[in-house]
Amino acid sequence: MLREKLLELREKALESVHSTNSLKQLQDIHVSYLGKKGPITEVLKGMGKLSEEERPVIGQLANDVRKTIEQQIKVRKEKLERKLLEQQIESEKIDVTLPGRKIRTGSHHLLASVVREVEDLFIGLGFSVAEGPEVEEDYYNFEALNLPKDHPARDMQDSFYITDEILLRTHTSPMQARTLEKHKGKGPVRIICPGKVYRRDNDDATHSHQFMQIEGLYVDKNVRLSDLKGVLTVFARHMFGEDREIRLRPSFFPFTEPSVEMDISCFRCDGHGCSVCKGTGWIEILGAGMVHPNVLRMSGFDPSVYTGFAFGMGPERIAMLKYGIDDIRLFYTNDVRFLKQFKQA
Ligand code: FA5
Repeated sequence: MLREKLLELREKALESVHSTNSLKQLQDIHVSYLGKKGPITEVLKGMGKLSEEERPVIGQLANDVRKTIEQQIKVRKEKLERKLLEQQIESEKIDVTLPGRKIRTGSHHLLASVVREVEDLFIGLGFSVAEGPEVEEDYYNFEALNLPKDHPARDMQDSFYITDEILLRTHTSPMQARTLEKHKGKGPVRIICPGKVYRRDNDDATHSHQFMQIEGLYVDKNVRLSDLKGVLTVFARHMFGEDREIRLRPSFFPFTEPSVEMDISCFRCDGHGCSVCKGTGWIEILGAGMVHPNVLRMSGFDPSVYTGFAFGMGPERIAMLKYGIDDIRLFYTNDVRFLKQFKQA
């Protein structure tokens, strides 16, 4: 009786093992036939009722059945696992003949390229590059530049104040005072300082409330206005070529004496007058002059021994001239269609 039961169990179990395609189901078959509460264990429990002769025969058979089922489950498991792996390999196959994905490279922003070009030129002339804070003290932005608190020329640059004594710098000229102070009365000093500046200007095609400047400062014994003219001429020819016209106009800055402004003939109308140059034919790109003796004195330099020149230019205007860009706002809105055009610049 038990013998038939065991043989029947073996047959049923093997049929289930061979017909399943799932590892999970195989595991369930293992538990249901060979587990502690499974039918084979049940058979073994009933062995006490058997005769002495029958007991070892049935015991042996039960063990054989258990081993056979275990072994067949193992074989089936290996087969299913291999099949699964093959399916996975097939689905993850890589076609090495497909073309690769294109790597998109970025590029420098046009303004960064222009600043770098100017830096390279001046480094070649013996200047070094210095950077200063955008949140500046009133002292360096104005007072150390010969603009005391009540000076009317403070109105030339409408400022964003943070406290009474702290503001967003309105120009890069505070770096003149900071650099001179650092040199403790001893020349030569030769720096250019690029950076962002802020003014309460109304935005239009050629003005922005935040823009860039590049400051230049050269202080030594016997520096003259003709040196300034020479350096600016080299700069203008390097940046714009020989065919743009240049003019120096007498001007006023409290921190330079004498002061000049350098203009370049309008790129749009070639000097005839248009909306970009507001009908004048000229676009101003920098202010300059000989460092005022008061500025030298306040920063610890003896003006009877040292003289110097300084200039401050707008790289946006330089880029606009050089690349025929007619609206300064294009630099800040970062439309990729605009930026892409200057990948090589
Ligand atoms: C100054 O800021 C002086 N610190 C320059 C200077 C330095 C003079 C050293 C003498 C010695 P000015 O305000 O003119 O000067 O500005 C200098 C340049 O910045 C201008 O020629 C122009 O190119 C640019 N600029 C001025 N305002 C704006 C603006 N709102 N948007 C864009 N560029 C501007």
